[in-house]
Parts: sequence; structure tokens; C-alpha cells
Amino acid sequence: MDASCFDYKMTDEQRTHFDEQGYLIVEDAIDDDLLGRLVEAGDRVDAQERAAKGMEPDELMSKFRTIVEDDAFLELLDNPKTFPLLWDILGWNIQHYISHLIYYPPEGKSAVDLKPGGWHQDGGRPIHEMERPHPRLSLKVAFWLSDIDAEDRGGIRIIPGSHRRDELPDRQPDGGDHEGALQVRVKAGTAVFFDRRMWHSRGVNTSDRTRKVIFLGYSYRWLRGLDYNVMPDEILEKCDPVRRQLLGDGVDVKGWWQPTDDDVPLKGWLREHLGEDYVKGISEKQVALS
Ligand SMILES: O=C(O)CCC(=O)C(=O)O
Repeated sequence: MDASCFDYKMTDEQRTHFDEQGYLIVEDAIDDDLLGRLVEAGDRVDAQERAAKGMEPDELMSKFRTIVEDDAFLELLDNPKTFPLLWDILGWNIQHYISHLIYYPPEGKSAVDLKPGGWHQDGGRPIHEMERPHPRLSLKVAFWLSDIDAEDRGGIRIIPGSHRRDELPDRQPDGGDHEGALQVRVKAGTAVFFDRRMWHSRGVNTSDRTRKVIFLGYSYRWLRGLDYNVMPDEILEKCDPVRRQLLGDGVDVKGWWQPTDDDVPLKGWLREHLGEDYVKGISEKQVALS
């Protein structure tokens, strides 16, 4: 574990922003070296998927469970500039539940009037089966591997504050976009956190370059992984205890609900470096957030 992450603990301003707006932008979250290795790995996975599935070069490539494909992806799990924000939002009883690589080639000139669509909240069946208002449960971090700093580059579209409304906000009276919708515009290397309840959709890439992003989702450990059940031993074996926790490892079944310290090494690591009061404080902040 990289102790430099303690320099990036959540500020009060970040906490308020995430709580009220449902998203948070962390610029320069990944350094140039890691960004280069992620793009290299992403390009390789993209090429393999296209070859294996006989995809056209201009089709959108979407691959889940990408975390096992390269050690560079594993490094994102506890990336120093993003990891502290995760434990500050969700606490120490957390796991990684999904990894999703998307390579979105240009739509082509004929697609200029394509409309962004597919507004949704994340969560599958729980969205329909939980009482309302929904609790947070999980969040995703979008690590941008290409620039999405212009509208035509198809950045993710979000409706800030909509995580606190269980319905998709109405379209504007003139038939325009949903009220409050905006497109995120950031540089490669930026991480964008978003609460799973926030309504979001993919923008349209009419630029001349492929849009590249990997989403990592984090949730409480008492939820199941969405794109894996158990990680392969060869992945777990190369990870330290905290990464193993994040990858769904634990001591026994009961520990999903009632973790001992051995189930959650992150808690012990935070206690060791930041003290018991800090660890207790995290739980209190969570109650305040939800
Ligand atoms: O590709 C995007 O911009 C949106 C992805 C998305 O909707 C999701 O990860 O749930």
C-alpha cells in the first residue's frame, strides 16, 4: 500500500460536493506513466475483443471484468489519489464489484444528429426491488484514458443532484434535454466519481478519435460482485491484503455480513496509520452522508 494516499484524504469541500451533486472530479488522478500503461493494456484488450467477436472497427467495444486483464488495471483499485475518497464515502467495509472498459470509436460524419440516450441509474434489480428513497450502496469511478474535453468527444452525461431524486428529471418544456443535464468534459488521466443513483448516459462521439474509459465500481462487501464471484487465485496471489479485500477475498462466509478484522485489512491499515478515532469517524461521516 502506498502511504502517499494519506495526502489525498477527502476535503470538506469534496464531501459536500459529492453529497449534494452526486459526483466529483479528480484531475490528474493517474500519472503519465500509469496512464500510458493503461492505454497500452486497453488497446490490447480492445484489439483482442474485436478479433474474438468479429467486431467492425467502428463498433463500440464494451468489456466487463477487465480488472483481471492487466496489472495496470489492478493498480487503479487503490490508486493514491482516488482510494482515500472511496473509504471516506463508503467506509472500510468495501469491495470492488465491477470493472468495465469501453472503447467508443467515432460515430462518423453521418451521425451528427445522433442524440445521447440511455439515461439510467446503476444497480440492476435493486433499482426495482428496493423501497424508496434508495440508499447509496455503491459508486463508480470513471478513469478517462482519452480526452473528453470537447462536446463532440462523447463524455459521460450526468444530471447533478439527481441521485436524490428517484425519478429521471423531466425534459425541458421546449423538448430539449432533461433538466440539469450536462456533459462531463475532462482530460485523460482524470477520475470522475459518481453515485450509482445519479442519472447518467453516454454522450455521442462524433469526433475523429476513439473515446477510451474504464469504470471501476465499489460497493459494500455484503453485496455480490456484479461481474465476478471469485477472483482467480493467480490474481489474488499477487495482491497485498487490502487489494485482496477489494477483490472480494475474505476469511469466511459470515464475514460478508459481520466482518472480523481479518476480513477487512483496510480497517486495520487505517487504524495503524491514522488511529482508532479516524476509523470511527469514517462510520459517523457515512451516517451523515446517507
Ligand atoms: O459510457 C458512458 O459514458 C456511460 C457508462 C455507463 O452508463 C455506466 O457505466 O453505467
